[in-house]
Amino acid sequence: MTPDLSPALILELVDLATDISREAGEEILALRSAGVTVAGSKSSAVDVVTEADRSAEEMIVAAIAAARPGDGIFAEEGNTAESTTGITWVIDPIDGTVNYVYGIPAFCVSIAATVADPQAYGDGRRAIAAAVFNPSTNEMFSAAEGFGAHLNGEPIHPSHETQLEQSLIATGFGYTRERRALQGRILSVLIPHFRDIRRIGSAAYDLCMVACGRIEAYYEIGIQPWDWAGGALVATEAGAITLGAHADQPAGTPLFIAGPPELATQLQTLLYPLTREG
Ligand code: LIP
Repeated sequence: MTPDLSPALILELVDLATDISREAGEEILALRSAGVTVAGSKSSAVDVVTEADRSAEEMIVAAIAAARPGDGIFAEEGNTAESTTGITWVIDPIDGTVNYVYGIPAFCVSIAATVADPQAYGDGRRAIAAAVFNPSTNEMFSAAEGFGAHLNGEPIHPSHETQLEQSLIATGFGYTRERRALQGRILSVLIPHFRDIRRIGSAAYDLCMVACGRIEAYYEIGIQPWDWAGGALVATEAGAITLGAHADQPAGTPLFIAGPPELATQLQTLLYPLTREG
């Protein structure tokens, strides 16, 4: 089902995403001050999930269901629901979970209202409204399709830099030894082409940093739809573009690139020979 994407609906969705992400962010911050409980691990012993991840996801899912019964859910910690409205919420209750565990103030609640769009991203969905909230810094990144991107209500735009050698590039690494070895090999080839790199530890926050120009561009191998859904809309509504490994592949899990057009295409050119078997 394709919903009627009126401006009124899109603005309703971004307000809901903003309100719920703020409430969830304040909750996880309060839980952190009470002490972090690691509840388990996923793809490896260092891919942890905390009780806060799980409780925040339950809170977010319940709030969305109360406000918009019939919308779908696709959340990192396992909540899923089919959509009867054409809208599916893609949720990362804590993006940057390891930062959360260590008390590094770079973790976000990412909530995105998405619609089916096979051309947009690797998961065949496209966000039309999103909020990415960093409760440690009280930074609310929000975006609504066609209405631009904002940080705490102020419009944001990517860097105007066009030279990779002058650019600060963000990336990230996976939770398995094999993937980190591949990512380290790729980075060793790329890093001489950059001003410097930053490994912040949250894809959603990386994408928002691109959106507001704190980072020139971002790439990462292996992120998931809940990692990118909200931040990608913030980045593109701010004026950045997203790319995959080559012209026929949208940004997604094998490879996600975001940045101003000149830098994103230069990154894609450099990454292609290094990742085409990846
Ligand atoms: C994180 C991503 C980050 C990646 C980390 C991790 P999580 O998500 O946002 O980009 O480098 O390894 O996957 O696990 O904190 O939700």
